[in-house]
Amino acid sequence: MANVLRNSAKFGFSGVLSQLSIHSRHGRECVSPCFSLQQRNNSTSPKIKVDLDSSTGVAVLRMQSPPVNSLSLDFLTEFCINLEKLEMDRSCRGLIITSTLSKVFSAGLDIMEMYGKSPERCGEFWKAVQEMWLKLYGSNMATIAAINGSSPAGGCLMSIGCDYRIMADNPRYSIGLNETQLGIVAPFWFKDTLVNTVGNRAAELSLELGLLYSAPDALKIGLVDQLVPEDQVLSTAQDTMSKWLAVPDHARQITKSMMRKQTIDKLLSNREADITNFVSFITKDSIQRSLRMYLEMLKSRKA
Ligand code: CO8
Repeated sequence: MANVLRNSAKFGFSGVLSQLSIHSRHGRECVSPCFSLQQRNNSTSPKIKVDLDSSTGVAVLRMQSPPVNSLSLDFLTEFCINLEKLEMDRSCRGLIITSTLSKVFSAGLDIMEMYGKSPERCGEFWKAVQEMWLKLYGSNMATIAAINGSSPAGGCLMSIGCDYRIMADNPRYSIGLNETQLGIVAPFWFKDTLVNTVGNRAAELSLELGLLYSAPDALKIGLVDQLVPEDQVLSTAQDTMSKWLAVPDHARQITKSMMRKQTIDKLLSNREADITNFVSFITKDSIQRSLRMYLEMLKSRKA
């Protein structure tokens, strides 16, 4: 029974992806020279560092991919391999996810993976995003997100994929599913995970407006469970984990499966259609133009 979640994590969904009406002159295979430097994340140094304390059975997974821990295909692949290894390791019962970067937990999906890429590459990328969520949301381990920086979009998905969220009490940090702000639509399984976390009404407001919540506001709607001073995020996660691990594993795992299996199964039974929908949506000229404008906005904030 402890394997229920793991065994169900194999296949997938169909997302209802709405379309934007912005017209574009930008071709899908054409990457603007001004964004070509973004390839820096292709560095071969590990993007993830895992430390497993065999005396406590708790692993700390640190995301260490500057500048913003964006979820590229390489990052996601490394993340999934590490998660799978921990899942198979019977001595590991709890997982804490955090970031080594100052100010950022994760900036979410790497926008450059969705901009100017071939349909084949986009499909491969999306499959890796699905895999990350399936592995995390369905993990048999107790999972805690130690959110020590901003966590928009895919970073928020990763956080709400965990069992518990502790965020740095810093009003400059934000968290939320802000996809509509980019002119894109969070797929149904992002939506389902958010609804499961904060309820339908808060999720509806949050998704339609693409809201990014400050840490205190995130606590108010239940998007995170606890705020602590920044230098205590990891230690509080360790303390909290010991409470989670005081519950017998089999009872916690079966209960987790009972709460999450339906949501997971929805993606599993529509996985291929979800990939097809994503690829046809993201490669549209209008969507490419939206992403380009968003990238320009990100860069212009610095200027
Ligand atoms: N992908 C790629 N590059 C990024 C991303 C990203 N998600 N976020 C930031 N960067 C780049 C910036 O462009 C900048 O590049 P450069 O140094 O070359 O100018 C560099 O990272 C540093 O960024 P900032 O200067 O903005 O760093 P700050 O520390 O000031 O801020 C933030 C960090 C708060 C994380 C900020 O960068 C930010 O808000 N980023 C955008 C986050 C975002 O909107 N992510 C959404 C990604 S989409 C997603 O996750 C879900 C998509 C679902 C798919 C839907 C299907 C259709």
